[in-house]
Amino acid sequence: MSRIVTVGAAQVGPIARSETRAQVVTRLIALMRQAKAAGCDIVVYPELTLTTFFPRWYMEDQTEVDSFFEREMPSNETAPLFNTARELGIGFHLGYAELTQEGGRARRFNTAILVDKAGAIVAKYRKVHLPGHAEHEPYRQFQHLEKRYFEVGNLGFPVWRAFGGVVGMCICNDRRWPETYRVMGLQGVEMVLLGYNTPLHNPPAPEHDALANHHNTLVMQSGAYQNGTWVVGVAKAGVEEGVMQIGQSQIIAPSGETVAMCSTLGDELIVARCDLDLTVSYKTTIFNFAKHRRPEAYGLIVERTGARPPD
Ligand code: CDT
Repeated sequence: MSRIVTVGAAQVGPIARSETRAQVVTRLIALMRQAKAAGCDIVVYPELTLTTFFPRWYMEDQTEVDSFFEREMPSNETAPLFNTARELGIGFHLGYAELTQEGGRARRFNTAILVDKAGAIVAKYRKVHLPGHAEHEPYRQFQHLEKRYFEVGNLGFPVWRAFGGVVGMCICNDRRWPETYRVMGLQGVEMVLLGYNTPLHNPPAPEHDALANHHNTLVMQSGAYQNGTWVVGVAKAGVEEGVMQIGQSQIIAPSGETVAMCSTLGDELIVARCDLDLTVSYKTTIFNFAKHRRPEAYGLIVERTGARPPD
């Protein structure tokens, strides 16, 4: 059996702070048209696709911060993306900064949506693992203020029936955490879509810098294999406002093998024909959770240790 979803991973090169939403959307539509020409069912864009990666700057003026957020989706500026998707009959995944009113107050999330081939939003995810810090840290060459500008996502890690399979989403730093994949794996996920903005330099741990690409591949391949799922990881790459961000956007099979990878740090589309039925032999043998997982034993370990390192 085979259930093919042809996926385009649309890596996006640097976006300048001065670049408008309209300019970015024009770039995204060009990638979408390439994806359609390559036979894609869905095109996957990065985290916070519509602007430069603004958490690198410390800002006290909330109006300035909010200029990077979307108050509606689609908006006048993003409608052409939805219209083109509908016209071409192609789905997409898009990351953006979401400003919404919930519980009578303004709330801000690092969000991703899944849009079907008719241009309708069918799923939404809000980033759970927010990296970085909340206050200005002068020692850094650039900031990483996601903990200042966003709340922790409040939607969990659901999965959805879409594109003929079971699809889940996560965002950037989420990909480093096994829980992310496992929570979706326990729900039978067959394809995880995710975008990232990963600076090559990590100021608190510069000794990791030379391993940035290795760690990127390592975590996504592990998540794929250990949960028998496809993983599509898409970067905003290249030197953006003086900060180098890694590329190596890639499409990873349930075997853990990368089947396509970007080779530039700019706007670049890679395509893979992903057979969702390749998940089956992993989910029914080595990672048959019902048969082989031992949550009762994990519970004992947590109880005994308090899930802390021993003294
Ligand atoms: N955007 C995002 O979550 N970036 C983080 C940077 C962590 S510092 C290396 C990431 O995990 O890629």
